[in-house]
Amino acid sequence: MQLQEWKTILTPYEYAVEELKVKFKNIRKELRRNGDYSPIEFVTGRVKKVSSILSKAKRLNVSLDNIESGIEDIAGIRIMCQFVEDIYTVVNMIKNREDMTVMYEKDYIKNYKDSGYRSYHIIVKYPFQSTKGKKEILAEIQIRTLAMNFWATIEHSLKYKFDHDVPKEISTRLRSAADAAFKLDEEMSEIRETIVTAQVMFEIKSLAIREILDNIQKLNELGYIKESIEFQEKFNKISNVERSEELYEFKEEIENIINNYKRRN
Ligand code: 0O2
Ligand code: 0O2
Repeated sequence: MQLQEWKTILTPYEYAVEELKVKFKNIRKELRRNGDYSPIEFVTGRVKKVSSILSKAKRLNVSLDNIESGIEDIAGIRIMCQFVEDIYTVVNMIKNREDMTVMYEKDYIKNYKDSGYRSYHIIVKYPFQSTKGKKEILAEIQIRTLAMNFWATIEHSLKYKFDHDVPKEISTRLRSAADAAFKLDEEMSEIRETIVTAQVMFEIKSLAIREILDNIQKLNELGYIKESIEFQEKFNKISNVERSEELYEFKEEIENIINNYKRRN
């Protein structure tokens, strides 16, 4: 197949990966903006390289004519989570979405690979809408913790370095490193509730501070310059105080004042 033909095949995959990345990143944004916990930490994505497609096709005995149905990870999305529990929340989110259809899933966390590899894989069918019409593409979504990702990234690069023939001694060590990474995940799960609560509280406080600063700016724009300076000075004092209640009371106070001024204008 010539380069131009590859480009024609792979371009919709490029766009679809971009779209999917944005969709999953937006879940995180939306939750955090509402002061909720996001099970998604970060998202990456890629289109498989032509050389990797060719070697996988050879390995799986897929002919070039059937490449788009025979190779399911031409489009690949990777979703990283803080905790193992979050992975299953993301899996359910994906299953409930109406813009993609789950074809099948592989739980390499419960059934981890001999290498030590752990992740949850979901193969979805995603209808990509281009100017030329709709094209249904397959995409592989890998969902894993930060610890699983740390391990898989290093192990994957070693496989390439050793051309998939990693010396026994190293693969044995990698296997025990994978188990140690999973132990870390289990330990973190034990204190998940405390961590999540602290993170959410921090997020809510950041949102409150942003709203206060927005409102001080609004007062200024409404022409209440003296008041906006007073509020700014009061905020400078409060923001150094640890007690969040005072901050939330101040937020309400400035909101009420703005509403009153708006009603008057
Ligand atoms: P932000 O504001 O940094 O969160 P892109 O084209 O940039 O949308 P791409 O090409 O997939 O995405 O980039 P990449 O380098 O794979 O990383 C995607 C996002 O994941 C980037 O954030 C990185 O900052 C973030 N990322 C990568 N590695 C880590 C990591 O170890 N920890 C954390 N927390 N984030 C990581 P964005 O989307 O550019 O935005
Ligand atoms: P890339 O793009 O380089 O990551 P296969 O198991 O390969 O015969 P299948 O059924 O498609 O074929 O694969 P699987 O195992 O369900 O998922 C394949 C992808 O999972 C791999 O993609 C890796 O990204 C990841 N993966 C699976 N096993 C391992 C492992 O032992 N170590 C690491 N680091 N990653 C693994 P590719 O094909 O390597 O492509």
